[in-house]
Amino acid sequence: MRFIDSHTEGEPTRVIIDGGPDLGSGTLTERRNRFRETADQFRQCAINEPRGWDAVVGALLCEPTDTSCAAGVIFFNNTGYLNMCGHGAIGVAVTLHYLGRIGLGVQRLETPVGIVEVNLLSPNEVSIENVPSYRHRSKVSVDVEHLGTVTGDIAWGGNWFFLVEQSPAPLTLDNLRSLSDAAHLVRNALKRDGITGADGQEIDHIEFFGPAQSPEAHSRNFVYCPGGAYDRSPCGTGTSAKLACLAADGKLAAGENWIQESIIGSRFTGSYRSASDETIIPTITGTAYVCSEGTLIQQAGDPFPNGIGGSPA
Ligand code: PYC
Repeated sequence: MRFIDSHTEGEPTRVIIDGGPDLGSGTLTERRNRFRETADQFRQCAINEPRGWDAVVGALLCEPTDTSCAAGVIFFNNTGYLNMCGHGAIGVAVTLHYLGRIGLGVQRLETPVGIVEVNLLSPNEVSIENVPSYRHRSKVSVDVEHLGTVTGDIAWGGNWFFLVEQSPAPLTLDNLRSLSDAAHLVRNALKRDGITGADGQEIDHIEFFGPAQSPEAHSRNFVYCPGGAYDRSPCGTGTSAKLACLAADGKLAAGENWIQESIIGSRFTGSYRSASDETIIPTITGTAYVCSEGTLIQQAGDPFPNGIGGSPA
């Protein structure tokens, strides 16, 4: 498999540009299901150590079903498959431009949960117009082991998030361990109590907020991803979920900017337009940089052809 790696505000994206699985035809959701059921070893090989690492999000380029799209994309990580990925869409756009496959300006990408518009403002700066986002429930309380009662909002931004306004620990890099442990416990408690997104969908991302360190930003976050890694960027789908909550609370008007700082201090600028009384269309702007390219190799006799924890040869 040939790949190009980039990082979006510090968060890595590995775009598979050649040699990925042939998933046949059908909707992106059907092809993502086929990927999971018949070709998961490709995901394992691309993400598991020693060829990959926990934080990386993979992006498999596919033929789009909608011919107005420049590409179809299936995102995956160290534990499975994502619906959408905001930092990943920015990384894909910068990578496609680096390869000379798209120019500056507006392009469309098809994902399993809908079409995302990407606007390349320069070779490295991209705005994405994400899928419709909304707050599902507000002020949901859950009893969490070691933490007590934790209250948060449940929102969709292309993935399901539980957004907690009062972080259980200060949002600094030296607290990564305790933030991750706390987020893990919150996610387990939601699962234990059957608290889900719409239609029983699992809430697999936990987001803690606190004051920004930079005077230009409105808030700082820590985002815990499904496989236990933390998002180095402010998380595109997580910032979309945040915008949906701010809009629902009347705290941010359509067209106003919200600068979301990540746990490493990198930033996304978000804004939204209203799609209906309940949903917003978020726009997230950030930068990505290509940082390596290569070929994943599985030599005969390698005891870990699909990485540590992956399927045997
Ligand atoms: O940027 O949407 C995002 C994202 C999801 C998981 C990691 N990054």
